[in-house]
Amino acid sequence: MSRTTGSRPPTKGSVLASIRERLSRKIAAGLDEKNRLLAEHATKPISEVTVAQAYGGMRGVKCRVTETSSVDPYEGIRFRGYRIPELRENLPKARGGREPLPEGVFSLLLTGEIPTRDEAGEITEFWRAIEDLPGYVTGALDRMPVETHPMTQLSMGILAMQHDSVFARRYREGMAKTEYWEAALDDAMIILARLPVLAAYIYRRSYRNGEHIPPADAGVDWAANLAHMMGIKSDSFAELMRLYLSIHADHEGGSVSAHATHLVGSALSDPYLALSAGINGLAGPRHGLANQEVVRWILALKERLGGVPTMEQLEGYVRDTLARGQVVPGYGHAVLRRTDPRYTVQREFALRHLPDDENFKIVQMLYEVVPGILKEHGKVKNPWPNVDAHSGCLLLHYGVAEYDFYTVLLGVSRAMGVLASLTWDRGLGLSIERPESVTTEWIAAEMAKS
Ligand code: CMX
Repeated sequence: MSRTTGSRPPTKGSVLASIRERLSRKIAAGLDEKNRLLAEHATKPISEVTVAQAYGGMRGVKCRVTETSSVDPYEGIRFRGYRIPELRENLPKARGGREPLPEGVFSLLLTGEIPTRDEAGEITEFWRAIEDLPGYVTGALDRMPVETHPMTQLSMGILAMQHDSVFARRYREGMAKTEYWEAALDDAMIILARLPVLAAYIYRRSYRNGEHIPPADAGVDWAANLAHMMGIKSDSFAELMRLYLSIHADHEGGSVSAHATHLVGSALSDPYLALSAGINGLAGPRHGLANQEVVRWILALKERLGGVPTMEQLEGYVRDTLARGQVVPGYGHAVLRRTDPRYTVQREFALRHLPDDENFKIVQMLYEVVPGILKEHGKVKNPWPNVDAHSGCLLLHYGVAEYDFYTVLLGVSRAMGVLASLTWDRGLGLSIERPESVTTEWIAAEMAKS
């Protein structure tokens, strides 16, 4: 069982002090730039909103600022300007490993600088030293039926931890606005430290009769420790976790998980409350739940067609899905217009570690079949696969067959991006988010004038 001794908020520690020091300089520079832009350009438009956008999920409306990442429709995600292949090349790795350490991804998202191996190692050490889940968190989870969806358990677990929020406590004590970001960072660090323990706790209670595995030795990195606590003993699974937790960390501020975290945080709800909201958004099938839906759909396909299908059978199955008025999970995207580079990097991993895997074969066959059918279908703007089309077959290969759990792993990763962003939101003094909504009657009246 994981250690459940309760823990103190991180107020000391050289790595935290050094991150604070670097961030305070960067945030001060960011504030200067924000103030300059507002002084010189406050009333200039950067976007317009059409009627289609008002009804259509505000797609393409540029109306908020996120520093940590940006998405190009053709090149995909950039974390602080770095594309996925560049991240893989430049970020520090575990000894003997080829995949980036997520600790390095977090440091980059937060500070904008690629950390050294030692700097990433200091974050590992810091997180691992404060990772214990308090007994009241495990106690709250233990009162929920084991079949409760793992994403609900994740969100509940984060809310249960809110008891320890440094931001909430210091706000009550009257901290100054200029100190908000430091308290948000304190909360982010403790949440991120605990998330692998929380995720593994949910996995083992839901699927392994509550037989928990204590965390690994102190030197083991964040992702490998999660692999260990899930009970999967394989160096290449630890590598997969490093890759998985790195590439899912952020996808620009407009994605539901990032936007929901930002929105709730803009009310000065503390990082626990804000992250829980983001996790709830991630739990939707149009967003993060798609990775479980892909595997559910592939397994149903295999059952119906008796194993690996022929191309013709696969084509028929995809057409049937569409004819039933359902989406093909893992395909399409609100912003991307090409194959997601996060898909491509997972394919490279599969080619290296599991080239003959049956489910990987089906994923590759789908790539041959689905885009053509979606193009024929006509209305889908992006017929290419997104990140979720690939991740499930990798997890299945290592025996993580409980696909309801997949989005929890995505949530552990996404927490890094949205919490880094939330720290910046507070540092830049961003306002409460309060756009204006209109009624259909108002739109009709306005259009009648034009
Ligand atoms: N299969 C079938 N139809 C699809 C489709 C797919 N994979 N992707 C889009 N469409 C449909 C939409 O449902 C929409 O139909 P309606 O006009 O009847 O509502 C139409 O094509 C146009 O949609 P779009 O503009 O191309 O896509 P959206 O920006 O509205 O939606 C997304 C994007 C991801 C929700 C959608 O592509 C989808 O549902 N994909 C499957 C689920 C999925 O893989 N989600 C994960 C995305 C990654 C993430 O955010 O985590």
